[in-house]
Amino acid sequence: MPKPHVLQIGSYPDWDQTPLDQAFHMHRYFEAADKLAFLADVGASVQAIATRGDLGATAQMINACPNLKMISVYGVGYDGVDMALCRARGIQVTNTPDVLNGDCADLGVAMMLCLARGMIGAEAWGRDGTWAAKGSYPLQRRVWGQKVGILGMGRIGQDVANRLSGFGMQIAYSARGVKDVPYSYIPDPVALAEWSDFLMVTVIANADTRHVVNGDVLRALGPHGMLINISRAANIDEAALLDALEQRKIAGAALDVFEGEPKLNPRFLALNNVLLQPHHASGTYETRQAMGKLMRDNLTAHFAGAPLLTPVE
Ligand code: 8YV
Repeated sequence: MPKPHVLQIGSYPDWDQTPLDQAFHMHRYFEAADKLAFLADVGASVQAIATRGDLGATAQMINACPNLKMISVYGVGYDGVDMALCRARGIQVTNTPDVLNGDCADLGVAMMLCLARGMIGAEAWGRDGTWAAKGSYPLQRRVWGQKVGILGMGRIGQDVANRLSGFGMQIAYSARGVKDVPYSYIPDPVALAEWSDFLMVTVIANADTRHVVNGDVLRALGPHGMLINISRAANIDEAALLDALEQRKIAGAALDVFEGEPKLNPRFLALNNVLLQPHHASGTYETRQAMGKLMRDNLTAHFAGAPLLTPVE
């Protein structure tokens, strides 16, 4: 039987690439020097797209593939996929939810601890001889027992809250509605920020949540407040955040996602009150293997005419 044709937007680890190549005819968009010519060449043959959460699938890619029926995303976030176009064309979209919750929560908590306790600076203090020359490291901020506001009490937000309960933190959250969780519901993000010592953003990115963390939220978080973002850059007004960090209107930010990533706004690099991470919240062997399997299983189910495992809506 001929192999189904799949447009592959970005690279995958070998443990995914090998089985993908065995089962499908993979057209590697990311390796093409001339992307437009490549799409014009292979577009008509493409039946499905395999992409990543950080890459998505644009209208240009989708429009180049008139026979496209399905998009399989390696990642929980599908904000990079042109969903309006997929709905209009009846293209089904799958993602990889749940398998990455624990890792994303782990990294969010680690980022919060690392920022609050100044661990990057502390590492340098020990290594470069400052400890011996100047003595003890400057005092830092306590985490346990403090107030954490979680913006978005979805699957990842709940895993973060479970972990932080163990730290004796007071926990409140904003979401579209009250959830069945034992934490205080503060629907307005400004009010949540005002209440919080730490504001952890785990909310899904869509048109409704764009720049949900704006200047007002940052002002409410205040000069002792710290922001942690493990969701999407679009959830934060990055220009307002940079102003707030530069002017010390908030105490600090720990960020795993950035506008225009993997390039960072150079203003971030000049700051000493930020912890910058290269979008790797799901980046463990265990989770990436589970994500890859789910992404491949969705493709397999589609071509077998079986129900998709994790359709997005
Ligand atoms: C990316 C992510 O998929 O799950 C998401 O939404 O953003 C990540 O897990 C990751 O960068 C894979 O390349």
